Amino acid sequence: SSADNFPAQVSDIFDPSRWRVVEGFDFTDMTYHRQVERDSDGKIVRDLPTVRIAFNRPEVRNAFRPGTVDELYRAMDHARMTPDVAAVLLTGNGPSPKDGVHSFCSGGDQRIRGRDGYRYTVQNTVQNTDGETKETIDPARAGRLHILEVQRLMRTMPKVVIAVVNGWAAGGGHSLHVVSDLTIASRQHGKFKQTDATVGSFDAGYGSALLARQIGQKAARAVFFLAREYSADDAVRLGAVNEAVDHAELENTALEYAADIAGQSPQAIRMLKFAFNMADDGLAGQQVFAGEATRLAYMTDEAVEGKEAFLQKRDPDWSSFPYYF
Ligand code: S0N
Repeated sequence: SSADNFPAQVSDIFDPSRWRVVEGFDFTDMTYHRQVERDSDGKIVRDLPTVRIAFNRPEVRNAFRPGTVDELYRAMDHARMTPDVAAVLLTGNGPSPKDGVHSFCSGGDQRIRGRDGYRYTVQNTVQNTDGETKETIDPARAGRLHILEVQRLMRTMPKVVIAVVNGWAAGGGHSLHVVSDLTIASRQHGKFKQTDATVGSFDAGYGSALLARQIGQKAARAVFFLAREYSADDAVRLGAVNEAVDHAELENTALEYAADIAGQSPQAIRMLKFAFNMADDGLAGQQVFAGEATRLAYMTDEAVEGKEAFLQKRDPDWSSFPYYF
């Protein structure tokens, strides 16, 4: 069947035999794959519990424009809702056909940003780099910073997101690595540079404050204020990256991480992720953790008694449920 066909080669370290395209999406700026097991004839035997979501604009260092972010959100949300997916690899395709440079993501596409991009297009008749004009652009989608919606989705989804940093992680791309649960980086090509302030931008949320929680205030301030380049090994030493590995082994290592994660209890992973988030996420973090706690409570006889008593129009009988264990 068509599902058995090997997908197109999308990056130098992508192994088409390990993946299938997730159907139902007409993406241009992203690719979305599901890990599969195949038999010796290449026929798919079963799906495995990992997906790979990748930026697919290597000629601009995998910068994201609004449409890229829409696609990233849709893929991430689909992964969130797929019951047998345990882990998401977020990475970049490439290298660039122009100059062979590898990139994870270089953040917001600076050609269509804010005042001189979408908002300008709405107010004027100038055509932006997506070919949209004042007449054709959807004002509801203009000038949005909806990458922050993706960050919140990655943070609150009950799956482990692994940033697989195959090349440049700069600006908003650096922030996506920060907000990921784990980061693995290519020792040869993984490069980190927080360029927000250089271009008059600032991720004043997770990108900066969460980084400070991860590597400490002084180190995080230096990352932003100096905007210097860090290697994958530097980033490991800082505590920003879990492991630097040989470029050729990057996706294999990521899949090994994902397999280990899939070997744990899904409920335990969810509770742990939300517990790790809670102190830093305030009431919003408590709400996410509490939602899981409530879902668990609904599975108890005690909660069922409360619901049944209401439906049967009687007082609940709590006599078999102790106040202390
Ligand atoms: C990544 C860098 C360091 C790589 O340097 P290198 O290898 O020398 O490559 P270049 O020659 O600079 O680039 C190669 C080609 O790619 C284009 N390009 C690269 N990055 C971008 C980009 N971000 N946007 C558009 N084009 C890009 C170059 O122009 C070049 O093209 P050609 O070949 O045609 O000349 C280096 O490239 C670099 O520093 N890039 C810019 C990094 C950056 O500053 N990004 C933006 C930072 N800000 C954000 O991301 C904010 C976005 C965001 O996440 C956010 C967060 C909170 C609130 C709001 C937002 C928001 O959405 O704005």
